[in-house]
Amino acid sequence: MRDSLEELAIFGGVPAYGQMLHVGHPNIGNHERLLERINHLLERGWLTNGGPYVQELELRIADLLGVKHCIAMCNGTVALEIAIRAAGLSGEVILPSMTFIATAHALQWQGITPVFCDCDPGSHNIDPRRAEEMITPRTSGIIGVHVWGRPCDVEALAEIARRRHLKLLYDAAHAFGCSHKGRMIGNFGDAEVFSFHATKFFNTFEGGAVVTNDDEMAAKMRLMKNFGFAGFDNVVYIGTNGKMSEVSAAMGLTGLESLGEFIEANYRNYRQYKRELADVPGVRMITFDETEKSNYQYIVLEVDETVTKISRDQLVEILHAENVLARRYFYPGCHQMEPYRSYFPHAGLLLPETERLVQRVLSLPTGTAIGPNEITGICHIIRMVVSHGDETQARLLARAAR
Ligand code: T4K
Repeated sequence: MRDSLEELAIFGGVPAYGQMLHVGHPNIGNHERLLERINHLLERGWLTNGGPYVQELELRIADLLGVKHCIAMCNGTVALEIAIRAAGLSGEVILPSMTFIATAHALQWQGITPVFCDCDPGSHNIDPRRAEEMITPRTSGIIGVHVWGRPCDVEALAEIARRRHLKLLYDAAHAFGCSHKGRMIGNFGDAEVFSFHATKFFNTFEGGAVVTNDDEMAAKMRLMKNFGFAGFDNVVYIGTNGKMSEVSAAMGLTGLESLGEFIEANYRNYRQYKRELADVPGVRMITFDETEKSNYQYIVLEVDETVTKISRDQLVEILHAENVLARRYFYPGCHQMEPYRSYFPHAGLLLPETERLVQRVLSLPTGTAIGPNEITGICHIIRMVVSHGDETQARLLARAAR
């Protein structure tokens, strides 16, 4: 434990951790069970194309979420692209800028214009009032993103979609296993999309899924993810290759068996971070509604530089030096990334809350790889540099001037 600023790695001390602590270090279930499943699939000689593990995973996920259809895919981005196409989106689609770039790219990739909407500063999710203001005659839909796993204002968005005759999709990449008013995420809008990337608390190496209660849309997406094949030599639809492989599904089935443990570890970490950062002035941790189901997979802080006297970026730099790989998700906001920055150079004028937020947020390591000692160490570093904010700032400036 550091006792003084001089001991910080950024000022020449030894890093607090010998190994990197990552935000997205994978949770892996029982190794034997996984290897057993992989052995089976090798013996079976069935590696992909909707094999038995994929079918079983789809049924288990649909059952877990209480949703009619789950269509497993090769990753969350392709799952988004397919859901967007199956929903018939075109022209313009409204989405938050406060999201991972894949949400925007999945539209632009198909020649649909992403229209970036501001977020609510409290929830970090798309602001429905602003979204409605952005509707034009070319708007075909809205994509809400349940950022950090906290559900969007699904009632307000559904009402806007109904009144304005728009499709409504959700990018639920962060929200697997979460609920809203007791109903599992996966049951809102026309369809919802999950990512099961290695860095998500539940992963299939690479993977994703679209879930929906709409039979017609589900049937379309099943065709689309398999080149549009409806049987041997019979293509009935434009399609792509969005299939999940059997080895990914084996990982998913194994991970599902440990889902409770993953969430428990995240929840334990969340409670400890919350406790140990509670009275650090200028640092606010985002919280989850504990009456709902949450996966607690993101530990997110908002840093108010006017109080801490050091910026979010300086805090990230200090943590990186200690081998704590804090991340600035989703800096600088999709609208500030190419090609959108060039297409819409003035988009930021309509996104004041997003622009403010992306300068303030940072994500900290959690998951099964992080234990109480690491969390105490990370919180101690944050507390120390913030409680000596002016001195830390002076030292950082002196270091930069050298
Ligand atoms: N929509 C939203 C809202 C999303 O957040 C995402 C993905 C998507 C859509 C698209 O879903 P996918 O097509 O990815 O299924 C990461 C992930 O790559 C990405 O899946 C995720 N969101 C995003 C929030 O984070 P990067 O570029 O920050 O990941 P990377 O490679 O830097 O990894 C994060 C940390 O995890 C690193 O410190 C290293 C560590 N790590 C990573 C991998 C892959 C490990 O320890 N082991 C590993 O195997 O994007």
